[in-house]
Amino acid sequence: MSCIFCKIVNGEIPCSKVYEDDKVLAFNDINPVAPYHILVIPKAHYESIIDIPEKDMEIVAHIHNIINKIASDKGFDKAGFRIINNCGEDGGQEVKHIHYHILAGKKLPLYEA
Ligand code: IU
Repeated sequence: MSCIFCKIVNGEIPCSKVYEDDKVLAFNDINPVAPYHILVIPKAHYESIIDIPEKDMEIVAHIHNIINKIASDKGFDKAGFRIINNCGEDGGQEVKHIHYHILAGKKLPLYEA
């Protein structure tokens, strides 16, 4: 098993943990681009949103619930934040284990399309 995020889930590689339950792990990005840059991932391996079968889609709602919880716990829920999910080659996805970036803690610039 060569997926680096699966290794983080399994504890083979350490991370700076923000939140964990039986289905989801959240940790600080190793290369932050904002004061808060947190990755939220399902523990189960799916390459991207395209690879999550309809029967498993509740994990996405769960991830969004956890994002809300993290935003409240960290105190950036009122100021706002950005959620990014890069999907595939054109989407700029580098790590092939679905992950949601949470960016917060400053006024974020508009992104390019
Ligand atoms: P992307 O959406 O696949 O482009 O983002 C991958 C992110 O994973 C990127 O922001 C990396 O800094 C981050 N990351 C990490 O936090 N820990 C790691 O061991 C690896 C990548 I590899």
